[in-house]
Amino acid sequence: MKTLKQISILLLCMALFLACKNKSEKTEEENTADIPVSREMKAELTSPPNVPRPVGRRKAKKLIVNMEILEKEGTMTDGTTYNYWTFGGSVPGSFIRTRVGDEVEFTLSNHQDNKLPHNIDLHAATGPGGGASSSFVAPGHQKTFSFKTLNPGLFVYHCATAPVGMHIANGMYGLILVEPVGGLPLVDKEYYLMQGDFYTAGENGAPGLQSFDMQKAINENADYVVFNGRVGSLTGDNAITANVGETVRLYVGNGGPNLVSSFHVIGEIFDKVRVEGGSLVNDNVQTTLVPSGGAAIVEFKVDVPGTFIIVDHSIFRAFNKGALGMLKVEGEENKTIYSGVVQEGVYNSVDDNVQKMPKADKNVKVASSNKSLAQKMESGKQIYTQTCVACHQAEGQGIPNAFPPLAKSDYLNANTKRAIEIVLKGKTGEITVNGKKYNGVMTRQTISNDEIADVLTYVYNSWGNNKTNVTKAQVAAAKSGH
Ligand code: HEC
Ligand SMILES: [Cu+2]
Repeated sequence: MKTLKQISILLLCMALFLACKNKSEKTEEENTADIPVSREMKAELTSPPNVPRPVGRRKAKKLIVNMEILEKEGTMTDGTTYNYWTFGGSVPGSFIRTRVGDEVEFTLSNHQDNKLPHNIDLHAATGPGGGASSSFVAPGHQKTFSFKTLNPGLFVYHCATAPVGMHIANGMYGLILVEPVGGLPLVDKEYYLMQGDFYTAGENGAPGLQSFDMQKAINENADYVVFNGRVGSLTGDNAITANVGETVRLYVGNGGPNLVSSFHVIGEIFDKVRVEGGSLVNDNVQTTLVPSGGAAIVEFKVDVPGTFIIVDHSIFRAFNKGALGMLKVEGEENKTIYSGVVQEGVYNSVDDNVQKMPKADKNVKVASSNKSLAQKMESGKQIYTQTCVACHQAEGQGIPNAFPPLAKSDYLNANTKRAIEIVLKGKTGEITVNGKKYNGVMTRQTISNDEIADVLTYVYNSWGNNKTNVTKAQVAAAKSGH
């Protein structure tokens, strides 16, 4: 009799315990849509390798994110530049830090000097296109939309404007972290790094401003595979740092557009990996796979001093294409953990390759208005590579179904005045070029009459076109409507 009573009390207790446990799990996993928001705050945004402050135990809020798109020339490697398209001025774009249940009010602004429309697809957002359909924005405009963060994790965001691959290949990606209720455990050092592959007209290391190469991108034949947008972003003086005994957390993303990353830190073992940026934690990992359009959070305690090389362990990318960074750790040696004899010699050759700091080299523009054909060609080529190449491509070949060719273009060669007007005023609506239909948007190009004459002269005198020499007077006449 007595034992029966005891057993039933025990069973009751167990049932209660299980019920409570179930309930608490449910509030965390299933009802994030119902988490109330109190007040609003402006999100802190950071450029790589920095991350904003942890959310800690703060309540869910309306989080205001203001992101500006900037198309700008930057350094790919020593002597080589590239026209990057960026979220917030950096590649990868600004890091966004939120917590689950936040209502993110996102304003995307497209700088008026930009050439193209863009948008944003946030993998952290639940809704059509991850925000892409609500954020499509032309140069000189801005769009606002909002979403609630339902799932904790580390997510990629990227531009999703056609041709999508090209926008991503030019650097339009970044990370948004959604911390769980109560925040991630605090660590000593946190950094942001993101891999990307780049496709340039010239081979790796070819000097000067390099344009995007669509065919190489389609063939997945990358000239550069880098962390944080360029060769050497995390080496030498740019290395990330920590002290012996500290725990380092890396928010690692991969923008692609094509390649998956075999992410590895030479001489370290990841104590913890939040696999694919989600909630699954794996322990004691040597190399973790970061898919294109995916992420991972890796953590490790640094036990000994030295330079730890961060690589994509698809190793030719590290030593020949740029996917190499450094973590410099200072502090006391620990001879038991590591004797400290071998490593220096092995990696010195690497240091030599990557420590050179890139320099910018700008060509000077010819300003005279009475130029020879050769001078116009030279200046026109420069304007073309700065202004038109993003869409019409290096050899004027265009991009199928998106940007019409200027090479051997029947449309172009048939009518000079019409071509001038297109550059002056922009063009929308269906046109047929060399038998193929295009229905896109060419934005008005903000360049002077002189520059329009030069760039069109260059176009007309290149790639099998009819060699028209376009004059400044013709441009002025078209402008005034004659
Ligand atoms: C934002 C991308 C973009 C940029 C930058 C751009 N264009 Fe275009 N261009 C287009 C699109 C799209 C069309 C087709 C418009 C349509 O379908 O109505 C076009 C059409 C043309 C055409 C007529 C069609 C043809 O193939 O002959 C000419 C000429 C032209 N662009 C010249 C230029 C020149 C010169 C520049 C640089 C000063 C330039 N474009 C910059 C996107 C661009
Ligand atoms: Cu874009």
